Amino acid sequence: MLEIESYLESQRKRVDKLLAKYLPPRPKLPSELYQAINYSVKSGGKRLRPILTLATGEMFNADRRYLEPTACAIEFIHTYSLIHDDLPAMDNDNFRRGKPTNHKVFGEAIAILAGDALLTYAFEVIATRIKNSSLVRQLVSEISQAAGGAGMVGGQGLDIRFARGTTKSRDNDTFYTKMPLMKTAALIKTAVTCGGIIADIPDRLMAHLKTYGQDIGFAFQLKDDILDGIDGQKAENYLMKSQKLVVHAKRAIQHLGEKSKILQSLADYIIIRQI
Ligand code: GRG
Repeated sequence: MLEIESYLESQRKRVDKLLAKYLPPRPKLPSELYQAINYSVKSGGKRLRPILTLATGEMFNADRRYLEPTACAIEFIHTYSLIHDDLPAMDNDNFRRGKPTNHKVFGEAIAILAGDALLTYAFEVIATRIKNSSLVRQLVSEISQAAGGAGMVGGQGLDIRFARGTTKSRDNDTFYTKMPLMKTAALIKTAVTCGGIIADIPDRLMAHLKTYGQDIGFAFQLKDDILDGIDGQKAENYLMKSQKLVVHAKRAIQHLGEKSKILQSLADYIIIRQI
C-alpha cells in the first residue's frame, strides 16, 4: 500500500471515532431524526475535509482539543450538503457511497431536517466544545462564509442555474471557474484554513495555506468530474488543469520543507485517487 493510502486509512479510522464522539446526543433528538443523521454521518466517505483540518493544525502543533471538534463540524456540514444534494429537488440520486440515499431510507421531510440539523449542529459543536471565545468567533466566521451563499450553497445555486439554462447562456468563466471554486473548493479551503486558525499562524503563512487549500479544492472537483465519466478532449483539459493546480498548491507550501510533507502528499492524492 502507498504511504499516503495507509496514512489516509488510519486518519479515516480516527475521524470515524471522533465523529461518533461528537454526534448530537441521542436522547435530545426525535429518534427518526437521530437515525437519519447517524445513517449519513456513519456511511463512510473519504473524510478528506476533517483529515485536512487535522493535518494542517498538527503541522503547527495546534491544540487537539480544538482541532478535533472543528474537523468534525466541517464533516457534519459536508454530510448535510450531500444529503440535500441527493434530494429529488436537487440531483435526485438514489445511492450515495454505495448505499440508498438518506431520503430513500427516511423520506424527504426527514432528510431535509437531518441536513438542517447537521448544519446547525456543526456550529453548536464549535461554540460549546471550544473554550476560547476569540477562536470560536474566528472559526464561525470562517466556516459560515465558506459554507453559505457566497461559498458552497452559492456554488450549488450557480450549478442549478446552469443546469436549467441552455449551454449557450453559460458564461464560461462563471461555469468553469467560479462555480467549482464556490461549490467544492470553498469548504476544502476552509478545512485547511481552520487548521491554521487554531494553530494561530501568522497572516503571511495563512495566505499560503489558503492558496494551497483553494487549489487542491478546485483540482478535487476537476478530478471528480473526470471520475464521473467526462471523456475526450474535455477530460484531457481537466486532467491538465488539475495537475497544474496541484503543482501550484504544492509550491505555495514548499518553503515549509519537511513539515509540509503530509500536505504535499495529500495534494498528489487529490488527482491520483480513483474514488
Ligand atoms: C445542497 C447545500 C448543498 C450543497 C451542495 C457539496 C455539494 C454542494 C454537492 C454534492 C455533490 C457534489 C458532487 C459536489 C461537488 C463536491 C463533491 C465532489 C462532493 C463529494 O465529496 P467527497 O468525494 O465525498 O469528498 P465523500 O463521500 O468521500 O465524503
